[in-house]
Amino acid sequence: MKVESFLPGWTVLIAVMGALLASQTPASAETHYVDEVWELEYWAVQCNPYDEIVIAPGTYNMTKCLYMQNKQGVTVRGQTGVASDVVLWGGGMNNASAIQECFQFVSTDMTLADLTIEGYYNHAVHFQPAGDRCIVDNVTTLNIGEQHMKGAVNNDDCVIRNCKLYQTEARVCRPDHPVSPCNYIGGIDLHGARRCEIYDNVVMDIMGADDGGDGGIFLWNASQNCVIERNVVIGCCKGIELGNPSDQGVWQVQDSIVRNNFVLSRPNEDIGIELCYTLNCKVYNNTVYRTGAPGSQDWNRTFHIDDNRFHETTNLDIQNNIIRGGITDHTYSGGWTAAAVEAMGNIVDVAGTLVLPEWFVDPDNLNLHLTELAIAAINAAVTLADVPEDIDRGPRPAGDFPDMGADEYGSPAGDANYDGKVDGLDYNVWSLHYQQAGNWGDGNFNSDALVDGLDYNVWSLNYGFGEGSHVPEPAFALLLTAGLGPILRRRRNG
Ligand SMILES: [Ca+2]
Ligand SMILES: [Ca+2]
Ligand SMILES: [Ca+2]
Ligand SMILES: [Ca+2]
Repeated sequence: MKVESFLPGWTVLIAVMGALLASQTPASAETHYVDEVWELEYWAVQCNPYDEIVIAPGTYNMTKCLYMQNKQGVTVRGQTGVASDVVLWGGGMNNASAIQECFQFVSTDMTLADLTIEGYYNHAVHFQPAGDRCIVDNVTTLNIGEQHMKGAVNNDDCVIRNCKLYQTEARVCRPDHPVSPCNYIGGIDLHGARRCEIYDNVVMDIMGADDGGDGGIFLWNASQNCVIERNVVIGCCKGIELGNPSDQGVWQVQDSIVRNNFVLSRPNEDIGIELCYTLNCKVYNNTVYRTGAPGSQDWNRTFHIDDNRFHETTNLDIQNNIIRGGITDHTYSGGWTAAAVEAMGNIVDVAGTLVLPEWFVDPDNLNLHLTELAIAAINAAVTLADVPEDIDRGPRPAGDFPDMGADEYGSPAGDANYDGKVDGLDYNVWSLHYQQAGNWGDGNFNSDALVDGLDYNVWSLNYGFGEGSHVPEPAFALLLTAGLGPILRRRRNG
């Protein structure tokens, strides 16, 4: 009897809950096509949950922040899918009367895609505490005065992918800013991020007025279970930061992984990878390359590990990385010498005589894929279950064993131009060098003496790899298509 009387009650409850859930996903979601500033600003406020705002190509001189509250499930995107076709202009990164922020996510399940946000005084994208499960995909942020993408606190399950964050304009000091007037700037900066994924992004040249700043990718203040992978971070004050050296009284990052990233730092650029107050974190198969000579400024800060006796670095696992530069150990108990990190299964080139430019395809142009000359790195790593792919999403291992660093040499097979796809462009490379001597980048895929039919076979067997919309574009391919290398050099020279 008890069971009989009990069941109908639950049946009613389930029916009511089902109706409630259904009401949250209206069939009447609308698409708003906008091609004027006022329309975009109007619909950002007036649209209903699950609506879509589609922005026509053009440059939009924005007049206000898009504060998107009660907008669960809303998508805002550029119409063409090409980020540079839609530019939202805020008035200038150094212009105190410019708009402070472009988008504030104050709702769950929002998507922002396929546009450029340029010249805002503080942030391009700001995840407020309600901004869980949001996606930022194929968004370019250019010349943003503080953090390009900022998480307020405890943003859960967010995804930032295929984005380009960079700076071509020099940051000017803000004397009235209470903290760090010259260097309060960074790329992706999330406090208390949980289960967030940051992948296939390019973060470049984000630097304060006084050669300082926060990480290109920075998780801190009780972040947990996050993944940072396949990003290219170059020319930032700090490359990838787990935790802030300033004690927050918590584990700053726990149960998170940093894998298959390229990080390049020049002598005036402080840190490649920083690990502060971490618990159960993994740093696998990254290429962290310091240019310049040993002893140059910041050489020994290529890696920085820090903690205190209340939150001592615990279960930090560093393996299969290529590190050109030294390690600074500020931990309470010590033990993170370069020799110790090398013994954990990494290449740590403190002398600067092993990891040389010729190990990489074109480090000056930000291409840290391995060449056939990286003998000490190729097939020198151990197999890790957490790293089944490389930065190109090529399978690991290729050959008998995995390689050190973010790139697996020769993977994906047939990808002569390192864009993570095996297609007609690679065929063109192969055919241009047919019957000539050459290396991988010339279409010699089987490491013998000649570019010939055997290499064609390798290419044709893997033809189509990396195609399809479900496969994100590797960060390095973004770099190729965006032509960002020349921009970087202009600012450095200018
Ligand atoms: Ca290998
Ligand atoms: Ca590869
Ligand atoms: Ca290719
Ligand atoms: Ca060959």
